[in-house]
Amino acid sequence: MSTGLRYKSKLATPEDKQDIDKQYVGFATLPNQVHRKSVKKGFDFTLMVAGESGLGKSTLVHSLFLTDLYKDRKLLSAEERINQTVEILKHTVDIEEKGVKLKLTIVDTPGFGDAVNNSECWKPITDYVDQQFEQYFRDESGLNRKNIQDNRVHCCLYFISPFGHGLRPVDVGFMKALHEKVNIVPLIAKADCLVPSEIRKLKDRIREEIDKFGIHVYQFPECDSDEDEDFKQQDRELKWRIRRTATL
Ligand SMILES: Nc1nc2c(ncn2[C@@H]2O[C@H](COP(=O)(O)OP(=O)(O)OP(=O)(O)O)[C@@H](O)[C@H]2O)c(=O)[nH]1
Ligand SMILES: [Mg+2]
Repeated sequence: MSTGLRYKSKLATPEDKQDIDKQYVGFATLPNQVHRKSVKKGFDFTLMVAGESGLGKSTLVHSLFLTDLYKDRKLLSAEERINQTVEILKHTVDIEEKGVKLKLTIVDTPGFGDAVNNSECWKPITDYVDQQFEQYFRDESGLNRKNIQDNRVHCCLYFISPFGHGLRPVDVGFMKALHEKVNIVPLIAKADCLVPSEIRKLKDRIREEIDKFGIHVYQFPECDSDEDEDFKQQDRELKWRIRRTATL
């Protein structure tokens, strides 16, 4: 079996070589080999934000990753800064954490719901998602399959207005159009405008409506029963926190 081992420097001592061999040679080290290969290659992750206009999508993208995704942006005066997103904007950044590379793509979509007739106003977004699937399919069927860049949307944060009494028809329409294609994580936008009891009430109502309309939103996976107790505890805490925040 090939381990794909390449010694980086000619100056590596025989001891170094033996150490590397111990880590990567033999089938007992398969997990190491897979881990090494994945880390070296890096990961692609595409996150999309969508929802009605003015709910803070661009603001969240800007503050979430603490990375200046809009490097080319000129600093404008306060009045000029309140910009409406009018087209689908894609930003890619390479992030590295503890040696693991992540190619993060953020897709900021124009808000909808402003027009008099809002039927199918999410069409440009569904078209974009479909195009990414098509592109990936074409790349996979092509000759150069080694370096395919995965631009498919892996997750979509869907912003719900905090000022309504649950889902609006446009929310239901959007989620129904996309729920089979991407993982939708609905969240209450501008939740700082509501007190905790209002958030709880709105969340309950939205959950009920999600069930009623048969919308499939992303469900956090259950912990495997053979995981250790620490991990299970961490998982429980995480889910408990999610229940308390504006994420549904
Ligand atoms: N109270 C409150 N205001 C927010 C929050 N996030 C953003 N805003 C404000 O909401 C306004 C609209 O924010 P944007 O990020 O441009 O909204 P958007 O969803 O990208 O809007 P479109 O591009 O038109 O779809 C701005 O004035 C923000 O300062 C929030 O969490 N709480
Ligand atoms: Mg925007």
